[in-house]
Amino acid sequence: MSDPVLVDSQGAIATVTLNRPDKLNAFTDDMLRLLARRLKELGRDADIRCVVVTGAGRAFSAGQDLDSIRERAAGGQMHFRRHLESAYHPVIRGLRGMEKPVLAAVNGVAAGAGASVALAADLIVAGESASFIQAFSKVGLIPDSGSSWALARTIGYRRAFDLASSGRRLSAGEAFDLGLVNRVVADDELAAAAGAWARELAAGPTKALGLLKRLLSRGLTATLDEALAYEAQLQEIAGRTADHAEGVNAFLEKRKANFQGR
Ligand code: T3D
Repeated sequence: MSDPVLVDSQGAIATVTLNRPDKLNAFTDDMLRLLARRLKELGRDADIRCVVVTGAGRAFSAGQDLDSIRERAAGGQMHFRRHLESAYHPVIRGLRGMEKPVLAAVNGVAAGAGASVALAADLIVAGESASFIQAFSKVGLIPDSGSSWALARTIGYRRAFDLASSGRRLSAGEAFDLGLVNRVVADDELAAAAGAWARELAAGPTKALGLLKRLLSRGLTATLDEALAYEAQLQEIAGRTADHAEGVNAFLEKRKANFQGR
């Protein structure tokens, strides 16, 4: 039996594939544990400068495995809070806390916590037949694993409430129109489009991109004064990178910058 999470590293790019295609990559505890571990390893690997997350088969992920939920209930183990904290939060923190760009290549349906994982990425490219479902309300739950946070911030309270309360399926095109998705491409071009975008990102000043991620995330809740202070603090770090010097030299020498992510 193959691992429920696969990692394929090619140069500076790692592709993480959610791999339970017969169950639409629904998350079991083993799968979440492995995913969190792999994300931690990739976050620490200085040679990896961009991470792509995608799904095997026809789905990105159908969210929490509902067979496991039923087993938990049957065994009297319905500890949602503990389960979210121990199984999902390390995954979401792994994606959000990783100081390098994360690109979700959404190849099919992303439902429930599957949508949460996609929304935790910095950028999303979706195949045209992909879709997003806040499936939580269909099973009497509320958005979790960061979906409430990402949705309301990205599309606003009222649209977020509509999607989360109805659990209706959002097409890739609608998700693009709402600003949830950056790009939509033909299904058979998704892997190539994600690969090309990842190469572009990985060839960028990835140390600065990691700081950008921290900055924008903090900026979502900061006052202007706090944001100005944080920009200045992080610019002090970015300004001391070899990539900054290289960028300035490349501009003045009228050549393409050769960034190293340092
Ligand atoms: O503490 C906690 O854990 C709380 C955390 C909760 C987080 C959540 O994610 S809650 C939301 C959980 N997810 C869902 O409710 C979605 C359930 N799935 C669906 O609604 C549909 O499968 C889809 C709309 C995603 C896709 O529909 P369709 O018609 O394309 O596929 P299908 O036929 O329904 O599914 C194909 C197979 O995958 C099928 O298995 P089978 O019959 O061929 O053996 C189906 O049972 C399985 N599958 C799909 N989703 C799940 C699943 N199996 C277990 N859990 C799933 N979530």
